[in-house]
Parts: sequence; C-alpha cells; structure tokens
Amino acid sequence: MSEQFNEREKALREAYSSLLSKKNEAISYNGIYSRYKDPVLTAAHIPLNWIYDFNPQTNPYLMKRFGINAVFNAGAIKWNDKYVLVARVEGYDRKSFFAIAESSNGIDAFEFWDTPILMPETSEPDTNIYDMRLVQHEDGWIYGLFCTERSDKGGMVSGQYIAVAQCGIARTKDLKSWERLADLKTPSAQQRNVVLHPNFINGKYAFYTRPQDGFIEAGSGGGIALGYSDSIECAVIKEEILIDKRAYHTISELKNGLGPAPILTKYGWIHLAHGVRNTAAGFRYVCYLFMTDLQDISKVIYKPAGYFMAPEGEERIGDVSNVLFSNGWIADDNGTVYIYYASSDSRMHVATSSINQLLDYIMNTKEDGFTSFDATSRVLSIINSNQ
Ligand code: M1P
Repeated sequence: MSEQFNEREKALREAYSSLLSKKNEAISYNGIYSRYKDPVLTAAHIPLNWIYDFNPQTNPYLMKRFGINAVFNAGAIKWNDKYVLVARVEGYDRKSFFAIAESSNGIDAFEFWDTPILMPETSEPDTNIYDMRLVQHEDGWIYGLFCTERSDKGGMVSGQYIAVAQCGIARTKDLKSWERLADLKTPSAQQRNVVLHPNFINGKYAFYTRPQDGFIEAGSGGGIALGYSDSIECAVIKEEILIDKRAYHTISELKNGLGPAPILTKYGWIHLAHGVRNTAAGFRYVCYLFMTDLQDISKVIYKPAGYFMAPEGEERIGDVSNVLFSNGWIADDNGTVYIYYASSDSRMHVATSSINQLLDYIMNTKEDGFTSFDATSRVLSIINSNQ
C-alpha cells in the first residue's frame, strides 16, 4: 500500500468523522422559525464506502468509483424515537435514488443507514425516482409517494426528449423492506408532488395532486388538487378537485405543489407547499403555508399572503439556484416542528418552529388581495394598530 494511498484514506476518514460529529446551531430567528448554521445533509455525508473502493489493489489512486452530486428534497418521519430523512441522493450520472439518514435530535449528526433503498420497479422501469413524501397512514402502513420519471418512448420535441412524470407508490412497515405498488392513475397527463393524506376520508384514500400538461410547465393545471381512490394497491383518481389555485402575480403564478403531508391541529390541517414564479433570472421557488378545514379537507380556511420561507444567503446558490423546496417535516408531541428543506437542489437544511407559532402565523397573517392597493392597506392597518 503506498504512503499516498494511506494518507488520502486517513484524510478522507478524518474529514468524514468530523463532519458527522459537528454540532449545529441556530443562527437566525424571525418569530416564526429558527434557521441553522449548517446544512443537515450534503453530498459529503454519504458514507465513504459507497463512493470509494478502499482496496489498494483495485483502486491504487483511491479515486471515487461512484460520484454523489447532491443530497436534497428529503421526506421525513419520526421513527423509533429518531428523526429520519429519506433523502433524494443524486449521482454524477444525474440519477437519483433514496437513502435514509437518522439523527437523535433532528438538527445535527444525521448519519446514513448502511445501504440505500433499492426501490423495486413496476413492469415499466423508472428512469429516475425522486422527492419522496412519507406518510404514516391510518391503515397501518408507511407510504412513500415519489415522482417516477420516464422518457415518452424516446419521443422528441425541438431536439429535447419528452419526459413523463407520474406518482410512484411504495409501502413499508420498517423503512427497510419496500413493496412497490402500481403508479397512481389520474386524469392528468403528468403528475409531480403527489401527497397521501394520513387518514381515510369517507373510507377512501385521499391524494393531493398537482396536475400538469408538460414535464416542466403546469400548463392548464391550475394548482394543488385533491382526489380520492377506493384502492391503494391500484390507486385511480377519477376527478381532481382544485383546492389551492395558482394566481397571476403571486409567488405561485407559474406553478405550485404540496410539500409534506399536512399536520393536524385543533383548528385545521396545516400545509406546507412550494410556489414558483418566473423571473428574468429563471424560476424562483419559495415555500408557503395554508390551512384546510377539519371537516372538509378540500376547503382552504387560511392562507397568508406571500411566502413563509425563501432562499437566503448561500441557500440561493446551487445546481438549480434560487430554489427552496420542502417535502418533509416532523411535528413532535411537545409541539416542536422540524421543517426539513432543500436549497437550490443541492443540500438539506432544518428550521425549527412550533405548532403554536405556525398557527399564529397562518391565522393572523392577512391573505393576498392581489393588488398593490390591498398590500398597502394591509401595511396601513398594522401602522394604525400601533398608534
Ligand atoms: O428544480 C426545482 C424543483 O423542480 C421540480 O419541482 P416542480 O415539479 O414543482 O417544478 C422537482 O423536480 C423538484 O425535485 C425540484 O427541486
């Protein structure tokens, strides 16, 4: 074994272990949530034995044999008293797969389990899978809903392959062995950001969908919708009911999509979603909150104007810059809420809040009136209340 090999191995292992033992600290608080100094998961958190062959005979230069580009858009669940993230791990080859990392406190020392999830395929293999939403359903299973992307039989438009996005469904009882079910069928040409509601609604499975015409553009898809299916093994939604419309000159003018499954509170279900608008510098993704009714889950009862969280500082830069995206959060029994969000399709962060703070924000922040006059009036009402 060469000295260079030994030194390189030692340096890699030391850097990895110091990354995993680094404490995270809250750095900013805005009355609603605290942000933390360090990302909770990055490409550097991937176990070294996934990337390197440590045999000097077969890898004398100790080079990477599999490159990890990014770790982002993780689903989240509290499991066996641990904060568990099912991350989207993207290789240098652009393919994503899922891998589980856990932490004892939810804010640092996230460590990946020994191996990634080898997600079973349906009869139509997925080209790429990503963005899992985890739901502990009242039927006793944990479901993972994710985007499955395939090329449309190699078809092309203007030199670009036509991609088709649909909702893949898998379930598990232990997060280790996964049973793949049939993809969700809906009336829409494409689906992304599909989320399963944790409860049966009138004996049916309830899905939040995001109908879209094209792979990128929502097109005629008007926003976040809701649909019901009798079965989960062969889930079919016949009608998608629009519950949260995108609107002109808002943070979700171009498209929106639900994040994680909603959290139940005594006033209603709280939802975290992302909104997208177009700018001269490209798409801008931010997150917003809204609340739906306890009895009628299709009815939005509160929706604060504007965004709840937008990319800040270094979060703004990455593979797809100016993106803040969340598909995982955990509400603890003591009321603390851990919001796991990705920045710029590159890394995972955490922000901490509480049910009370989220309720205060949702129920006491005025909704959008869609004009500058209305926005100014909302500012004036705060000024007046301070007199
Ligand atoms: O690149 C930003 C995000 O774009 C897609 O989200 P949406 O379907 O709402 O546009 C997804 O590919 C998501 O993974 C990605 O973070």
